[in-house]
Amino acid sequence: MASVILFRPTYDPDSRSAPVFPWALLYLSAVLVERGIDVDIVDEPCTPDCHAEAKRLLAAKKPVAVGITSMTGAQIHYGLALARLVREHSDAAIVWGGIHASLLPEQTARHPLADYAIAGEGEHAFADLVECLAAGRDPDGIPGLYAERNGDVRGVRQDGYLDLAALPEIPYDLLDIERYISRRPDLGAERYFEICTSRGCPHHCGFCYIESVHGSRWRPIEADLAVERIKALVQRYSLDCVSFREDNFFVNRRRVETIAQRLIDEKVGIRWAASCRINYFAQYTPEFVSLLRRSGCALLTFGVESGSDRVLEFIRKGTTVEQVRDVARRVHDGGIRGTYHFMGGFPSETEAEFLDTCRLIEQLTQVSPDIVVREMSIFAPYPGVGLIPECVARGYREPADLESWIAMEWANPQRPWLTKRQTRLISDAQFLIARLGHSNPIIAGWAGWRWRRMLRSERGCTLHERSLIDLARRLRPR
Ligand code: B12
Ligand code: SF4
Repeated sequence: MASVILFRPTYDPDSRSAPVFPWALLYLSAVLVERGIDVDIVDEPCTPDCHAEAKRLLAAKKPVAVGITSMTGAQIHYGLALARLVREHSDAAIVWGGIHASLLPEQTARHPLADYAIAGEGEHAFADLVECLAAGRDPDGIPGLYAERNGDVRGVRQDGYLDLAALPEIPYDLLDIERYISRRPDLGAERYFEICTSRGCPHHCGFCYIESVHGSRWRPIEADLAVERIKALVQRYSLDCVSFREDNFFVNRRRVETIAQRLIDEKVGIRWAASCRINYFAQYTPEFVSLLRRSGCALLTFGVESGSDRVLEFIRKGTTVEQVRDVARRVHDGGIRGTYHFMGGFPSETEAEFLDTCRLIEQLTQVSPDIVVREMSIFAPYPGVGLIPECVARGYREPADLESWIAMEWANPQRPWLTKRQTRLISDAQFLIARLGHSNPIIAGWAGWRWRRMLRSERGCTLHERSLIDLARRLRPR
């Protein structure tokens, strides 16, 4: 029997929260297992001595291929370390897949620590490759597969997308699921886990990967099948809360209505969380919001991004600032917690527009104290996002090889459209937002005072004392 090992490199070695479930590797495994291929998964974020475990498996299983998943950024660094280890200790083919390889398959396949890259949904492409390698057949020509041959990278894009309902059952037993079930006191949950019921999203936000990878095609499983899968997971793992871990759960309101109604009728008795779009929620009736809440909806996450209508239009968000204020109130009145995400540093954004975002954050926190404003991120020019031409027009040059993309997260990625002052302003705002609700009242008080001063000013203000605070933090004994 052919054998493979699938790796998920760590994405944040300092994270103390429970690791997010490695869905990609489980979906790949479903097809591999169905085709009689032996699979091991090594999930670095929850494998204490991951490299030792990898060496042990390489020696014991002698896999024909090792698959590595990665997003753009730091995960590539940890993926390359695993790839190096595979090269040193086995003859297995090294296959890269995931979001980064899907966006840049040629560049990925060109790296000396990659034998193949697979672009797009990898379920069938990877299983086909493994079967070819095990049988000694030439895998070239498999849709989605890229490889370097005599200095040239050859490969063909996959045509079309998978039918999620037709995929074999997920082999959850390949992992210790308990590691991924967590407590979520904010949701009143003791056993929280995730589920995927769709892929893709029909919108075109300029900072998102979606169009490049999913062609803006939304592909759900039907409501009834989704409910059956939720019930099966809840029963099997005694869950009391699930999160819909997908790009856009709410595309089809009717489908959500059926899911919610069935959760109530069949007394499934769970809480649930999902992401929603501001412009969707703006159109929901009080009856629909009530149905959501009665079905267990405890938390909705919204990507607000900006407090400036001009910026929202520039990033093709399809929402307005007025809608955001209205939705925050209605989410709160509907008895659901709202979490709101923001971004700054888009090309063409001015300091005044960024401060409008900070003022919107302030207005939202006044709607209700339980509104959660997630940390603000700085726009980064991830490959394949719609805003790349705007970045290039302002002096940005995309990294030319796999390793250079690691810096997308670690060093400050290149953002030639931002002045030093703007970068500093955004970074200071992040610093304050993270401390506004600090458990130490002195820190929270100071952050609140500074935050209000920033909002009153026209161009922001510099936190001179920040370097002292950073220094004190570094000197504090652990
Ligand atoms: C869960 C998640 C996370 C998790 C970790 C995910 C992980 N891979 O380890 C957490 C919460 C940590 C996370 C963090 C971040 N994330 Co995130 N995240 C996601 C999310 C919502 C779901 C990923 C998922 O499970 N998808 C479902 C699976 C089935 O799809 P898939 O991964 O694409 O897998 C398929 C194919 O890619 C392929 N495939 C995948 N792996 C492999 C491997 C092999 C060998 C093969 C052959 C094929 C293959 O086959 C799979 C099945 O079809 C995605 C959005 C999305 N829907 O994908 C964003 C996404 C991956 N995240 C993104 C970003 C930007 C981030 C952050 C930078 C956000 C931030 N500002 O902090 C951070 C960075 C990490 C860090 N240092 O903390 C971007 C990545 C863009 C990019 N170019 O990489 C995405 C695409 C969101 C977006 N809308 O742009 N994220
Ligand atoms: S950010 Fe969300 S809504 Fe916008 S395109 Fe991406 S997945 Fe869709």
